[in-house]
Amino acid sequence: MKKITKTAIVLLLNLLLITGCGSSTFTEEKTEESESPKNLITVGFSQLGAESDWRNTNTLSMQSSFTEENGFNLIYKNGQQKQANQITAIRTFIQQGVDYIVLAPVMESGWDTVLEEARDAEIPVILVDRRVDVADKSLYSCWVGSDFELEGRKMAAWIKAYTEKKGVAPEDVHVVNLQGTLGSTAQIGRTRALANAARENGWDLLAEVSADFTETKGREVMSGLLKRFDNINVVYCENDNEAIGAIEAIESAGRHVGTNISYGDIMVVSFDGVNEESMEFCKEGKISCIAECNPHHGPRVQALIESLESGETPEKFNYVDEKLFSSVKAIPSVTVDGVEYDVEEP
Ligand code: GYE
Repeated sequence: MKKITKTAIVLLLNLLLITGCGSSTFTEEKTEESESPKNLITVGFSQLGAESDWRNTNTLSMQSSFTEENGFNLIYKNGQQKQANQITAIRTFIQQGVDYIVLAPVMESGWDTVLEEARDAEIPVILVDRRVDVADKSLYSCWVGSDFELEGRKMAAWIKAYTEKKGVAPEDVHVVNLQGTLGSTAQIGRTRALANAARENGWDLLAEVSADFTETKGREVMSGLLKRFDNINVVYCENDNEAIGAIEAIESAGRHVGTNISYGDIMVVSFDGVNEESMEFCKEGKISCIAECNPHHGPRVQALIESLESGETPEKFNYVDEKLFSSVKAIPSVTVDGVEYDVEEP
């Protein structure tokens, strides 16, 4: 009886050992398989945040391009508007051994070290939307995005054409600038364009204050500016979300938003043209003009990766074409550097 029990226990242990071993081998194989089924290309995407409608549309565009059906495994990280989070995300991508790193950087400076780490790991980096300011441009393969200064120059040309048409003297154009996130390419370009235009045309640029590309800050900053200055007649918002906040502040201060600046209106102009409410405002004339900023970069970044995959060297800087929107019929187009840009109905 005792002997039988002992034999049974030994048999049982062996059986457990065999099945145990078998199942662990199976798990490993399965993990390996699920990491790269069908030879997917792994892309680590460090998005800077979710501060605006532009940003959310951009994230969706990236997510719908980098799908398994298109041959990709996407690892997405939201940096919550903090560069430190983006640097951590890139270091994690390096540890994970991704095939490509796509970076939408919150600001231009401070990327040298982490991009050198990516280069040491031989992982190509593609920039999307804003740029990085690094001494060695070979730290990234290429970039795709907008010409932000051109967007600003087109807007300034529109303001100039409109005020001239209405007979408003340059010194009677009292502008405030609600800037984007300081140090970001979009802010730098759009701010520079307005500052140059103000100097060249003799406009009164009253203040430049950052509203961080958000609606909340747009409202806060604008209500502060209305208390500081009683003669503001043009509000240059560096994105639509700021404009929506600014309009709320202007209206709750009992002022009227519109194009009739000779009769007391405060004119709001902005950038993006993505958010539905802002396009609606543009139709109604609450936003007088919007310089389009195109967020649909997913297919463009996908094409850049595919060209790198096939051993090609894509263009280093890839710009997208953009329009102006306005319901003011009097200005059908503006010209910047000899190029004419149509102003379209929103
Ligand atoms: O205009 C703004 C967003 O960098 C182009 O960032 C982008 C800007 C865009 O938050 O809405």
